[in-house]
Amino acid sequence: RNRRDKPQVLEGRDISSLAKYIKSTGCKNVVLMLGAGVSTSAGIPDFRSPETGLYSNLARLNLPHPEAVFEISFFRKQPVPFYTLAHELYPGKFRPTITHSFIRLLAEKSLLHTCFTQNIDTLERRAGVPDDKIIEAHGSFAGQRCIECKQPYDDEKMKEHIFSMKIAKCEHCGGYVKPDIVFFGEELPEKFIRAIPNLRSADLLIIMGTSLTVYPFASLAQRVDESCPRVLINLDHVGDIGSRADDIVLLGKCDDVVKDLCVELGWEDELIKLWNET
Ligand code: CNA
Repeated sequence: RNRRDKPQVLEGRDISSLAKYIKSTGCKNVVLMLGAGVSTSAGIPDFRSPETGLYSNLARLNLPHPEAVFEISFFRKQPVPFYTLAHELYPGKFRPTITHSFIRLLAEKSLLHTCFTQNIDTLERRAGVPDDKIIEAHGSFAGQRCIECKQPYDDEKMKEHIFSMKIAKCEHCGGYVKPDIVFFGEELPEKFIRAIPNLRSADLLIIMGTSLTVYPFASLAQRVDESCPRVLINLDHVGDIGSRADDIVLLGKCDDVVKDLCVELGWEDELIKLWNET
């Protein structure tokens, strides 16, 4: 597709120009990139926010360094810190946020092409975003297996172990069982790799609540066409968003920015209704 044929150009780098573009015929495929910041208002800490982030609170777990909690070699020796974290983050305890409902609204308006998420909390699904639109780049708690022989392990048993903080062991070889969450150095899910070309179809990329520091996920922002507007909604300015002519940076809490955007779009009532039903 030759993007130069597209009549649209953003009128400005502000929220009302963005709303105008979203309502235009040129904007059919919205692609999202999400990080932990979209779930902090649900009560789930992110990693890197000073004071409240998980990394600054992992000290009590006696880790050699915070990232060790997501390293296989460390897990093999000491699975307890990861189980402690899993216990805290385990899905089911948290309610999706306004931002998650906004994603569902995009899907209901047939605008959502792909929702790439680094989050493992499954709040996108819980908010009613269709499964086939979600790419969980760093895996999720939906499955688990032995880290040695890779034998899958029963869902219910896993839940019981995480809730009671007992380490699950493989029934075949005795190896430790780990949820299918991607650790450092592990391959990203096949589904993620296959979805990367979806970025080429994007008419709009919205990046929300991520520090854009984890690769290869962060590099997705470079894969949209030069002419595809990129929007960053985050507490702080991250990555290279702002360097292209059609980039928009909207700093603030994503729930607030998303609400403002929905006011501009005339979608406010629908947004609140969806969220109240969740
Ligand atoms: P991160 O590195 O902790 O960055 C979070 C970003 O979000 C920072 O730039 C914050 O400033 C920003 N932020 C925090 N709160 C808000 C808010 N309310 N509104 C707007 N921006 C906000 O997290 P990333 O996701 O970038 O790092 C990738 C890791 C985090 C992935 O591997 C995830 O699996 C992992 N993680 C996931 C969860 C979850 O599933 N909810 C929680 C914690 C960590």
